Amino acid sequence: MIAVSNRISRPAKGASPGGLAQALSEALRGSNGMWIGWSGDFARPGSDLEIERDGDITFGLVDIAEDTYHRYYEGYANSVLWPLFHSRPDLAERTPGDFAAYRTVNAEFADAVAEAAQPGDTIWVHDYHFLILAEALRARGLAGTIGLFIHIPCPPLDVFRRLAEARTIVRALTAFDTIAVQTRRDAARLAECMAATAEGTIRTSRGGLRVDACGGSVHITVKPIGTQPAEIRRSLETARPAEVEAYLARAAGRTKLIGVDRLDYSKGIPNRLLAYERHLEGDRSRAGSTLFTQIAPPSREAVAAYAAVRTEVERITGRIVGAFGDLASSPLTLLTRPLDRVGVAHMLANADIAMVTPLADGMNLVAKEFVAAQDPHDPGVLVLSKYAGAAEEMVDALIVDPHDLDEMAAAITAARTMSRGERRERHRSLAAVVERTRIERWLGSCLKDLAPS
Ligand code: GDG
Repeated sequence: MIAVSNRISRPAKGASPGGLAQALSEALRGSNGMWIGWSGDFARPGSDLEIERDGDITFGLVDIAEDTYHRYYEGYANSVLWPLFHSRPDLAERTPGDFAAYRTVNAEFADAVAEAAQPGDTIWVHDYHFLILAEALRARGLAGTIGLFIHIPCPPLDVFRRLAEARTIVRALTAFDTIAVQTRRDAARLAECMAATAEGTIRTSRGGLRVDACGGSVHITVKPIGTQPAEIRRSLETARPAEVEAYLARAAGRTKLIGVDRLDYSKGIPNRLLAYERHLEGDRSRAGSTLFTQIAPPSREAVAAYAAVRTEVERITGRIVGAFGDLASSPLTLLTRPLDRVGVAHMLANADIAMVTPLADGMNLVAKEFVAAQDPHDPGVLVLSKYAGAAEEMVDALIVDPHDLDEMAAAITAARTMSRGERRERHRSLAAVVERTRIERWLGSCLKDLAPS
């Protein structure tokens, strides 16, 4: 099998692999598999595929010319596809030539895969960076199974239609044999977008949907991704970083709220801060009995919409700290830098309330990581946006609409006053979801779909 993703995680580079990287490593280990991704280098466009072995895994590293990379990554992928797929066409910014760069990168990756593939190899492609890769692979004669996993939400048809390349992309999507998405909602939306754009048909098939269009036939399945709960619990056995210890001393006796997100406009960070502000406005003494910590490492900083949401988060934070803090303490801490993995796990384990309030999200792993990190005997409460893919399964969270600040402020109050019995009951149900969708299971299920029948 050959896995393809924009970014790869090479242990030799000292990267700490996240859940997906870990899962792909597992999938490829001992399978003679290969993982192809961007090398991280801009040099030598058009050069041969560079091969690097690391333990059991063979990495195929693709160099891309600098200007092409920016037009593809910050341009078409993250200024057109990401906002549209997250139902934010207002934030989409088209620059002439960006789609051509996206095509070039897909073609260069197709060359790399074609160079590495043996006849009959299965190709497993990841995410919106490579929506047109299968078509390019078929053009190069690859006949094996080609699957795509879309990590992000699929847009409704009226939003998808605004994409100038909608037809081109749908035609290219029909070159995949199978496309897996995170939720039933996304499967239905994708099928509708494809069928309506290419005058195709939809039918149910083997627990999923099948779209016949452009002379091709694609099986769409639902594969909700998950975490590694055992790994999270193991990391809690390591000592708490000094920074977390100091935080716990400062937070003693207070209700601890937490948010952990890449600083992305899709995550609804301003909304949850405004809801917290409303909670404090309801009773000023709450500023002394709560502590909200938002960890928000900056992301895609070259894209204007990301700079804008950062400014907004910093502005609201400043207002809350100024209005509700005093000379001794503050009810809110914002970190615009990443924390290490162990630090994040300890922060999640020690929180009383997790605020996971995206405006749109494929899944949202933080929701599952929080549940995995909590003590089942005295668990905290998950406040979860109904727009997170996770909400389709995690129905026993406090489900909120992040656009409704009063509802979210009320959810904070409800979480603070919830009986231990109810917290345990909800946690039991949520932990069952986390176990059911743990990453090894997700992986097994995805690979089964890709196996030649
Ligand atoms: C995409 C989809 C889908 C965050 N801050 C820090 C940190 N994190 C970790 C979290 C979590 C991961 O990053 C974020 O995953 P999410 O799922 O929440 O979101 P995306 O990055 O947008 O991921 C999403 C996912 O793909 C998988 O399919 O769920 O819907 O958008 O693991 O813990 N980790 C560390 N320091 C931080 O400061 N170490």
